[in-house]
Amino acid sequence: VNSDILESLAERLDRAMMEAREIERLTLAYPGLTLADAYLIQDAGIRKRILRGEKQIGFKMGLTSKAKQEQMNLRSPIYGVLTHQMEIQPKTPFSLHGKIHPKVEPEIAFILEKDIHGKVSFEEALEACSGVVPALEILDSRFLNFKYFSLPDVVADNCSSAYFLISDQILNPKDIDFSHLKMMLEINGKIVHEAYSNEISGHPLHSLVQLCEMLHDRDLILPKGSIVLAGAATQAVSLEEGMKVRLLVEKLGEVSFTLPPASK
Ligand code: OOG
Ligand code: MG
Repeated sequence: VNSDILESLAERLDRAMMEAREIERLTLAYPGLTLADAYLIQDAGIRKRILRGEKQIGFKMGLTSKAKQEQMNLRSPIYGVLTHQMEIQPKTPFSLHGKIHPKVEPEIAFILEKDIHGKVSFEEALEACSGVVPALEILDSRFLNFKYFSLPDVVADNCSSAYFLISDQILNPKDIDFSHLKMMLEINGKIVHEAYSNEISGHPLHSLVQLCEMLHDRDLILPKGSIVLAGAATQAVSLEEGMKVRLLVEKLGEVSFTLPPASK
């Protein structure tokens, strides 16, 4: 697919996001769209956001657990870009206004204190991390009914990313064994999904190793200061007005937000 078309598809997705409007998946009109094309569309979409003043602050890995792969019926890990505008700050009100069909999912995030160039071992990845935290990701696919059926569609759509928040209690990953921690997603005080951290890529740090590989394959690096979401441990849950969402991760702590009630 030629570069003018890739640019126009990025434009289409960007507008859908800005106008909170669902669109047909791209592979319906362009069945030949490759994964490489999709990352170029994602790049073009991020460029638009940067031109509007957003800053790139990290990456998200997606489809790193069996639960997510089964929910979305896709089998391969993918990555997207996080900008500062996607980060929900603890005190800033957050509502469903301007979202299409948002869902929330439980994750673990890392904070990088060193650049990572190229492929790294598990130990090198750990060495480059200064923080590990519970995180919630809010997805909002721009595609009709949150359905896309193919990796190129979801990658082009920056892997459905919309918002995320991380706990303000940041622990040093070198001090804790976070390979097998219980993660509980609570909605309105009730646990709706539970999983162990090893369900994320076998070990959440493997998501980081894998991200470095994927970036390296595209001649990119993982810059220091980046926040990296390792991918959800369980299925995502649709958000509704008034919901209180909390993730508890054994040893790591918790992160939560509450949506305003429906206005009458
Ligand atoms: C794709 C993004 C997947 C994760 O954590 O697995 C993802 C989607 O579910 O629409 O963010
Ligand atoms: Mg996610």
